Formats: sequence, structure tokens, C-alpha cells
Amino acid sequence: MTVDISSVDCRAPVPSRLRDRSGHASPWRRFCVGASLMGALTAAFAPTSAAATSGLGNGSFEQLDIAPDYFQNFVAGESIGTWRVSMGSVDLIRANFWQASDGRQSLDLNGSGDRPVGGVQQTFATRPGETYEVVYSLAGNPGGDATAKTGAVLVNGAVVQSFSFGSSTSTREDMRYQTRKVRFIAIGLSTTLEFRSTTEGAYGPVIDDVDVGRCACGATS
Ligand SMILES: [Ca+2]
Repeated sequence: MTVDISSVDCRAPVPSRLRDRSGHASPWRRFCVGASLMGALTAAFAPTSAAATSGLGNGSFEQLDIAPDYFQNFVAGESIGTWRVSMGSVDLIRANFWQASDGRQSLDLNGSGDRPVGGVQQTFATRPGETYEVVYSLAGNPGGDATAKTGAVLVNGAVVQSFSFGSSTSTREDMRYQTRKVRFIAIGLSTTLEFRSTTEGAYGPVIDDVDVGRCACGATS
């Protein structure tokens, strides 16, 4: 079963002094039941208290403070704080370039060059058997063609959610971020969370404000 779980959370625009550069819904596997419960689940299963937050770091991509008005390309193997670029390349984007969902920076999962289709991952401590919820902000590079920007969330290398964001009406001043959520059950003392683009070209899905917390939703199926 796959469930598309998303809720709109548009953020206020920021001032622009933007230079010219152009610019994700999701099968939710297993965990926490059926599509008919989707709305209720979205509201009911917010991440638990801060005490239950995982050791995920740099969820807002604010580390590695880059130059204002700019973006910076990172290629596979390079680090962005506690994230590691897992494939291709990605662009760390400053808010003066386009609106961040949180703080000053966001991440375009597509970079540039010969391998623009990128991904980032990091590994953090988990408790086996516990359910965790990943909450993140999703948008899409407003540049490029009008096709939806697509990607996936992976846990330990397995896709747990595919996402798509139509950015044809997005602007760099108003990225129209949406909050997306997906859950997983930890099977080990550590878990690797990854975001990958599946969009060709240099204008990919954009993520920001990633958080992972233990979910008080009991067993999932
Ligand atoms: Ca941020």
C-alpha cells in the first residue's frame, strides 16, 4: 500500500535580490495504516517531544554558511555538515537566492555538471523496533521546464516514500513549501536516512527543515 501524505504549509516570501537561476507526494509504505486515516494521521502524529528527537543533524542545512545571494555546488562524497552527498551533485542555496523554508539555506537535490541528479544522506542513532517520523519541507526549483520535480526518501537504502512537487507556479520569492511526512520502524541501533532526486537536469526538488523524531503511534504495519 502506498499513501500520499502531505499538507500545504506555505511560508511568507522573502525579499529578493535574486540572480538568474532556475529552479515534489508520496507513497508511504507500510507504517501507520490506511489512506482513509490519512488526514487524521497527519494531524495526530506530529513528531513527539524534543526529548524524543533523533540525533539527526543540520536538518535545516544551515551549516556551512555560504555567501549571501549565492548557491554552492557539492558533489558525491562531499559533506554538508552531518549530511554527505550520496550521489551526483546538489546545490546548497542561500535564502537571498531563493526562499528557504527555515533559516537562511535550503538544498536543491539537483546540482550541475555531468551528474546533476543528486542525493544526501546521514546516519543517526535509533532504537530498534521504535517508529520514527521524518518531517521535512518540500518545494521545487522554479526554473527549468514545467515538469514536476520528483525524488524519494530512503531508509537504509530502501525507498519509503516517493515525492513530487509541481513548481510551475513557484517563484524564488515564494517557493510554496509543503510539509511532507513519512514513517519508518528502526531495525538497528543506527539508521541511514537519504533524500534522492529522480529529476533529470539541473532543476530539482528542494528540501529544508528536516526533522526526525520517535513517533508515539505504536506499531505500524
Ligand atoms: Ca534552512
